[in-house]
Amino acid sequence: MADVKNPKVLATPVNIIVGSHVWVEDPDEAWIDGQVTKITGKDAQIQTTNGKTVTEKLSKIYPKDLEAPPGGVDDMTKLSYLHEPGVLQNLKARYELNEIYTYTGNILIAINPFQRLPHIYDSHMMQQYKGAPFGELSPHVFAVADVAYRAMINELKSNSILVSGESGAGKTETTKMLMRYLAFLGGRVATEGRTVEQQVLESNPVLEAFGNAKTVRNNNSSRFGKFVEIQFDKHGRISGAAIRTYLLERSRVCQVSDPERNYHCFYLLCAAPAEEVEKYKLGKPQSYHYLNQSHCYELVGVSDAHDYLATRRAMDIVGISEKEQEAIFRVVAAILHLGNIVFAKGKEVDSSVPKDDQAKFHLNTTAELLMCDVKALEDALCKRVMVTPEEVIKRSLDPQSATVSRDGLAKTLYSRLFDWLVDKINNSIGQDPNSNFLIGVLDIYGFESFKANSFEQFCINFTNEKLQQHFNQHVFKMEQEEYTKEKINWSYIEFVDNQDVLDLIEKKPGGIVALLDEACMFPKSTHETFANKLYQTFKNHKRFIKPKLSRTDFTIAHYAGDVLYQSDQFLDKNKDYVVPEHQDLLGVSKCPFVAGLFPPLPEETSKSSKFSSIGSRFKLQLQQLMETLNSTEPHYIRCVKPNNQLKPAIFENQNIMQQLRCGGVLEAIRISMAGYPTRKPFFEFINRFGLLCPEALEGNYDEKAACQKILEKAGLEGFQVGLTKIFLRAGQMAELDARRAEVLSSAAKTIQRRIRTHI
Ligand code: AD9
Ligand code: MG
Repeated sequence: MADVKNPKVLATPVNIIVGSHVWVEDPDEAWIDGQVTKITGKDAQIQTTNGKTVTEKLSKIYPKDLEAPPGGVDDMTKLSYLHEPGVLQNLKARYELNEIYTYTGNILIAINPFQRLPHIYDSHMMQQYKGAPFGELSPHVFAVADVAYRAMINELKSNSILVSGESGAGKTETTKMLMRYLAFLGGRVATEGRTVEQQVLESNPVLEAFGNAKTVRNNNSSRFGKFVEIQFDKHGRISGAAIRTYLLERSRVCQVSDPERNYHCFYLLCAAPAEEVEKYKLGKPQSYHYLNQSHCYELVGVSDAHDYLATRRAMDIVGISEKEQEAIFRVVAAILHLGNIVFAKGKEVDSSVPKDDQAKFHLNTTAELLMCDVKALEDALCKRVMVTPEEVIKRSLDPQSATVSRDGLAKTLYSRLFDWLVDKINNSIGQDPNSNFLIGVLDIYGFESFKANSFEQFCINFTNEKLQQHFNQHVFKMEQEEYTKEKINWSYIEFVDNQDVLDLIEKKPGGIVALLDEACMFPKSTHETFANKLYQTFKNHKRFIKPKLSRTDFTIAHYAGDVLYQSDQFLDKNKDYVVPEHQDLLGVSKCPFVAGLFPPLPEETSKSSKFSSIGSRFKLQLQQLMETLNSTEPHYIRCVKPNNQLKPAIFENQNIMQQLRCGGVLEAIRISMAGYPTRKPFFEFINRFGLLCPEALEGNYDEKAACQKILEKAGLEGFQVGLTKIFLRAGQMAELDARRAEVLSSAAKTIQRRIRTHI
């Protein structure tokens, strides 16, 4: 039985002696190399190359491969010593040579270069990767897309490419490259006009203008998740597409922290040609409350004026008409004006009015742009209608509540505008009802753990738990199932299953999402009562922790680490509630576009369930996404952000190690090497290696027994023979190939000799 429980991978080295070159953990460098100077019992003393002398347990140090090629290897599974420091060193050596891509089996690791690398994405490169066997050329996103495309064509099965990583790691850039390559493979050569693939590609700049913003982590951060389904016809040509988006960050519309920015479109519009700026009565970004909460207005190397025109062009291509574009930017301008309507106390108690002439100007302009009645707009912001069984009362709001109402309207308008754009793009590109297969590309936020974590991080991390489970299932369970199916002797490799975290979050009834909905529907709930309910319910849950010193925070032990959540805004953020006054106001706008953003609610929902929950809707969306993904053959790309300065050539060890751990890269390496990475059906194996043991193939031989004989004669150990296939340990295939080459070359020599003697 192979020693799979204790493979050489990430395992404790036993052959370390004085003088050995080793890797040892270091608080700054993650791993540092050094030489063992003394061994006492189970401890070793090491002189490190950064001049320290450290003592460490023998079980925590790893041998350094002195023979490792200086430029690294393109697939981690080719490393002779596969362990954390080896992986890190390999990535570092490659990154220094601008080799940003490395495989781990069939997972692609992509390290953000933070600089445009010449030629690696040009059309010549695309041509090279087209149809090239996987692994033959240097690792690349094109290679992954190519494999997905070929698999789809050959096996008539849908494929998906899952791109993950933390903010700024390069997911969106990678996704765009994948889409470009798929358009290259499945596009029509030199077709005039708007083709489906062109529309698919141009949807990116449109969505980025409205859904991306500068954050401290990324100057072009996507504030929504995205799954693009590219559909193909039976000739392998792109015939349709569908874009699904997830959870746009709404709060950014009216709240921006320094030095971040609001959504790009606001700045683009302020930099539009003069006549448009005048038409919308706009000024500089500095004059708008929704923008000037931060002092950052411009991005280095980006021209908003240029991007405005580029966005308009992209909108043309995806099929948004001139008239619609005008209405879209009118709404964008209206939101800026809306944010400048400042309120002061009115004459009546607890009432409010526009503060001054400026505020009135913005109120009038907002009404003009949204084409609604100005008095009705003021009322919708400053008053609430209360319906009691006896009467209908109009209640005034104080300035603070009116401001909340104003911001609520801005957020609703913006998120509806964004949804409209996505729908429009989908309708315009069109789905192919006859398409049987597709390639899905997922660009979704990675795991987040900040100083303060709220509902958004909760949803994001929930997504990542789901995706991690998918990854686990694929890499681990599929592997094990194959072994079980073939009835080979196999000890299960342990891996951290995260089903318990998922139960904690999404179980119905009783998971956190369900309890949050309950709290939101119960009028007297506060975040304190919600937190208390969580504490009671999950008292004994090993993934849920109540911090000692807090009465409202809670910690979830996620697969990638513990995250402390502040519950105070969970209730508000979970409520997807449009104030009826806002609905009534804009539903009757004279602008059909604006009115269309607020379609009348169906009778029953308008009364009974005004409450709809963002958490539950998101959970449902995730379920649907997982169903789609489960029906496809997945491919994984893990993007890594080498530093937080967003600069080229800085490789931060600790930071990167943490990301590899969170992305499951280390586990994937472990499973692939610990198991049997090479498998071959008996007849294929005999065809290839029968010549190593011709006597096994005499007469009416049994295939299985013949394979066994060939392997034994070759002196291999630890392999397994299944019901229909043989399973080889890492490196054994190479060994067999080398023997085969020897046999073939000596046979060739013999033949030559014979021919010569004959002559
Ligand atoms: V976020 O979660 O949406 O905040 P992403 O999407 O992971 O994040 P993005 O793709 O936007 O990150 O990349 C961030 C920046 O890194 C880009 O704006 C580029 O400046 C830079 N980048 C990323 N990948 C590449 C690349 N392959 N070549 C050159 C790159 N630059
Ligand atoms: Mg992105």
